[in-house]
Amino acid sequence: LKPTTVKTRPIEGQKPGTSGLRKKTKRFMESNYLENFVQSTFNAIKARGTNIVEGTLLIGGDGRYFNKEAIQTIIKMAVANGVKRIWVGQDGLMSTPAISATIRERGPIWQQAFGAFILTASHNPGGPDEDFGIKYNCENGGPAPDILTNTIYENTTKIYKYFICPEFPSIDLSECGPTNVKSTDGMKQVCVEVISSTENHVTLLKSIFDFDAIRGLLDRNDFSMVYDAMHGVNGPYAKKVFVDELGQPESVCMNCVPKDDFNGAHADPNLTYAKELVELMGLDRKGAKIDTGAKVVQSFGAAADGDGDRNMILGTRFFVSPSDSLAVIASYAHVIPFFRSQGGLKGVARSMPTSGAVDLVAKDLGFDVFETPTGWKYFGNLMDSKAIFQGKDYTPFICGEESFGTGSDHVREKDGLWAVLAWLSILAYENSKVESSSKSLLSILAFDSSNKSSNSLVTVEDIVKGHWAKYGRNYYCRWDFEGVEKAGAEKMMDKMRESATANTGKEIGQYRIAKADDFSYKDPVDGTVAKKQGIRFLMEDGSRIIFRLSGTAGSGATVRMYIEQYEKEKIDMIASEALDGLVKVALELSAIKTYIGTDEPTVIT
Ligand code: VG1
Ligand code: CO
Repeated sequence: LKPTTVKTRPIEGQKPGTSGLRKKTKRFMESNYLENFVQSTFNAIKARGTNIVEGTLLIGGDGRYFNKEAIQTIIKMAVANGVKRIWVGQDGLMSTPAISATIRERGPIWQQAFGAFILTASHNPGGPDEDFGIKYNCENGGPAPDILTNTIYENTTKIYKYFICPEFPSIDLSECGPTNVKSTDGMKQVCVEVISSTENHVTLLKSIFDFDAIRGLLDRNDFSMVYDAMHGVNGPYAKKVFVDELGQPESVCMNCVPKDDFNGAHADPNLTYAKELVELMGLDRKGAKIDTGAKVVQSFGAAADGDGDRNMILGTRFFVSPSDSLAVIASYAHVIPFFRSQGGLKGVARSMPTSGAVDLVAKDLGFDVFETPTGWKYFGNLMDSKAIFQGKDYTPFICGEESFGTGSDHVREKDGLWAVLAWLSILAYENSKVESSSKSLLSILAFDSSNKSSNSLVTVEDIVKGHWAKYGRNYYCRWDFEGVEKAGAEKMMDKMRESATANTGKEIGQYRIAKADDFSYKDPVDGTVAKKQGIRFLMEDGSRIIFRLSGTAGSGATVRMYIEQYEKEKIDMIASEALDGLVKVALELSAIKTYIGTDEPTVIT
């Protein structure tokens, strides 16, 4: 157990982005690359006062190529840095929300995890020629806040040594159970325990939702569903929930065996990449209905990303935009026991580029709404506000992003399965209402199912359209320009930033710019300020155009263009047609073609 000190040198570019450090796998496999980052993290958390000697370190990943090797290295380094208890997910697998749940739920107080390393590059492709990633989550189960990731980054720029126990045995990750290792003098003992990847998370989900009600829905003859884990880490969780707990056939789970390269695909749940599922649901990649002939289309479809924190929700020939999904779930929160038992929702939050659909629900139902920068770490402070912010409590809390992320304060990460179970709860609720043909008890619900005939299923489409009818529709799309030249993209952003004030008041197309700025956010709980979070053009009629550079791209730059337009009455248009005019304005305002050489996006979501 004797630590060895290894000499190293700073490696440039180890700054964590929106969600950890992501680079090409080969870069991560270069000597000292992983080690430098891990040691810099240990140095940062020790300086912050984390007691790593008493508590437990949790490690898990999304199963991508290099996952297991990285875990063995982190174990050896953790031991050298003084950690005495380590939990590792079986086979090295643990979804991002499951890590969060396990930090928060597992073990008696004195054993609880002080933090976790998550080996993931989320939705980025995996494999020797693709991406790898690592991030650190804190004792609340949430991603390290900016203040900590900044320290980690600073440490990486001045690191000259790291500690490792090269003799520490490699741990067999395939079987659950503890391995105890004693120092030669018998004075010190380290325990590495391989734990179930799914247990803590699934137990938590069972305490949140009414599984009997969901089973009632799934068992109906006229209801069918399919869940696509896209060869990512969520497969085993989906099987536990849908097959073991809810008694459904295995066929419900598609692509549910994790693969280290996600089968060569892009494990990102959207209309472009979840192609197989999208077709099964009777849609094309633009979300338009396709003719499936005699083939019956499923009632419900959902997909996850590589690390299981994202979700896409589909109904029969119907795509639910993530921003709408957030708004619908918030409006139905009280049908979920977790929220009902706590007296209903107290707060909602969305990232700035996410559409304002949820704001309308918050205003209607009277809960606080927050607009935060992109990335999950900003939500955590709001959820933990009671502890930090003079007793003001925003929980229970629901939050989400336009990038297919939804969640609540049951954990401190977005949670793909949670969102799916939330939707199934809503469907179960509406359909049991129809069955008993009783009128809605909760008149605040958007959808009035009392006029449906008793044997027809209330669908996902019915629910979303009911929502639009009540609140109006926030037409929304995001255009991604992936793998573009960084210098050009940065120049374009600088230009828009400089001319923001000049743009205010300008007329363009049928729009008038009420305000143009670069979004900055002052955390209401701890007062920290995040600047340069996206250029916004806020139009007088409430429409918005937003530009950001991605903070998760492994290499090169990705420009994201977000377009939103609100319509109170005209809710039945095709989204791309409704947004056509505003898209043109956005391309003109940014002069994107001059800066990056194209105005053709790689992906539209
Ligand atoms: C993207 C999304 C953001 C999300 C982040 C992490 O970040 O836009 O909403 O929180 O990915 O998601 P960016 O900086 O590339 O726009 V995950 O599922 O990749 O951890
Ligand atoms: Co993810």
